[in-house]
Amino acid sequence: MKSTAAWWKETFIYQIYPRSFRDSNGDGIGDLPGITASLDYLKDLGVETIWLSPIFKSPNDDNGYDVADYCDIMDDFGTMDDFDTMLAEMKKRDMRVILDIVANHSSDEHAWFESAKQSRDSPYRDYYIWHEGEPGTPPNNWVSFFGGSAWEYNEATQDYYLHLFTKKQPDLNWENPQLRQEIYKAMRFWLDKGVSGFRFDVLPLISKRPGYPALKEGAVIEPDTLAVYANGPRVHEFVQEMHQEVLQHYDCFTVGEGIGVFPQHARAYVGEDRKELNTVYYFDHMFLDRDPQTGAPIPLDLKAFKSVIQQWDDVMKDGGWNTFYLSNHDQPRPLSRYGDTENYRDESAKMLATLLFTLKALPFIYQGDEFGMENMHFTAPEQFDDVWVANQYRALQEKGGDVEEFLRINNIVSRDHARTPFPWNSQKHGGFTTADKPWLVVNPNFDRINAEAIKAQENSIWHYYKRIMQMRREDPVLIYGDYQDLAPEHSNLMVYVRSHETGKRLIILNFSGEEQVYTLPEEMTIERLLLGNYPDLSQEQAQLVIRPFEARVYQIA
Ligand code: TEU
Ligand code: CA
Repeated sequence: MKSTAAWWKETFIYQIYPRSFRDSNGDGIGDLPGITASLDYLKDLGVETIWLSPIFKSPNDDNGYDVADYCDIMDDFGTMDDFDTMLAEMKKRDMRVILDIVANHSSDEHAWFESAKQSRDSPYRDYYIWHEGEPGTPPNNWVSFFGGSAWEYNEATQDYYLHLFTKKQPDLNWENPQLRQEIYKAMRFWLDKGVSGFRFDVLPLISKRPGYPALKEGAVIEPDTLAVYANGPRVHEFVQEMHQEVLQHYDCFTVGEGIGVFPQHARAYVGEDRKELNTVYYFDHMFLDRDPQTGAPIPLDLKAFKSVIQQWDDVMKDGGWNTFYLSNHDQPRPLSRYGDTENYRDESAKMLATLLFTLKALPFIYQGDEFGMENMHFTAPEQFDDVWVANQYRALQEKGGDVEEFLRINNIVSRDHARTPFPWNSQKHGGFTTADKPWLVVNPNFDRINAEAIKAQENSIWHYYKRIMQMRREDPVLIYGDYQDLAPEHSNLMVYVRSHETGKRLIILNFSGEEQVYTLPEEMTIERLLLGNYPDLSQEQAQLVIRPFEARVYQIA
């Protein structure tokens, strides 16, 4: 099926985590005026479309992913006036913004829940999910993504409520039509203001399986738990209703966070004929280098990585559009994860950028990756902020366990690596804040790795990002061209072709610190090198020697 053109296919998404982007008033927390003050920086980089992690009123148990009012701004981030100013300044620069709707659950401090938890007769009672049960014996063995039982006993009503995330994030009951209308109303509120769409947090979880079937003994998140929690029986009905009630009336873009969405589920969400979402983003590649039992890091198998990309390309051939990301606010820094920060910092960061912007998929780039931010080295459990890490640490203290091992693992996998504040320059706290203490420590390498310093270096990672993003925007082959993997069995190289009626590109990426040799297919002719991450652009012959973490984009015939 030939893909139809759309503005959102021709752009890319730059994700901002507002708490960590720029603090304008010296309280140590990033905010909306901080974003407004940074728009020229983003414009200069070439950013057109911004996704903001949640900015709604929230007690911040999970940094805004616990919403207390869907139509108001978080106090830490500013006021509605600040939002309006930010939006107006974005429009002036032809930029769009998409907001993060967290509607699988609310905060327990949302007025709905505050009422619902008080009495079984509350008008909002049915906005949440309740279950009979004796104190100390939860209704079933469902676990929260962040540890412990997914059920919490509520004294006042003497029953349990469901929370798939923290107990301060009670799950909303999408079976209730009034609740659904409340969410649609909030979406219209923001669209009418002029936002250009939404990222939907954990969308596949909104429809619960009737009877809450128990998890099997020893269930791991991927695949067992997700098979029970995600893609419930009414999810498509709900999303179609949302489309009908809200989305179809606006020129907006949607992406569902596709937790539990595997290739076989994807088309139902994003098929052009489905009238649901434009895109989802998947987790398959994020699971590859994690032990399913423990979540501990394991080496990445590049063949498996390519196979994930292939499977997702295959399912979208039939009318749908892919996305791709290497990081977001829930993942460690891609350069630390897939690159080599010690020996090939520059090369590996640029190689990863090349991957992100040359696949047949809408790219999502996360703040700070454009100048190669790296993981933080945490030296004590207390330095982490993430509620998930805190829960793990509490469990570790209760049960006893190896703190060193806990630190080692979280120094690789923790979500806080993405959340350390954005270093703008080499001033105190990287110029992120004038406060004595930012809400989360700035990576101490900020004197070296900050936006201003890297931007000032010729041919730096920052400039490579800018260049490849522009290259993608202007090249229909890179946007719309078909994807073909030429070396699925190679353990260290990715080699693929993008072909379109307007031309062909060959992309070669070395994921290793060793030279690799690649022999071009006989029928292929290299016309010219469009982009590469090594200064001396080497030989163009049948046998190519691909240097450590080298990336090349060729025009071919
Ligand atoms: O994340 C959903 C989710 O499943 C994550 O917890 C994921 O499993 C984890 O980060 C490892 O990849 C979304 C948001 O992106 C996250 O920030 C929220 O904490 C979560 O939902 C609850 O709203
Ligand atoms: Ca602030």
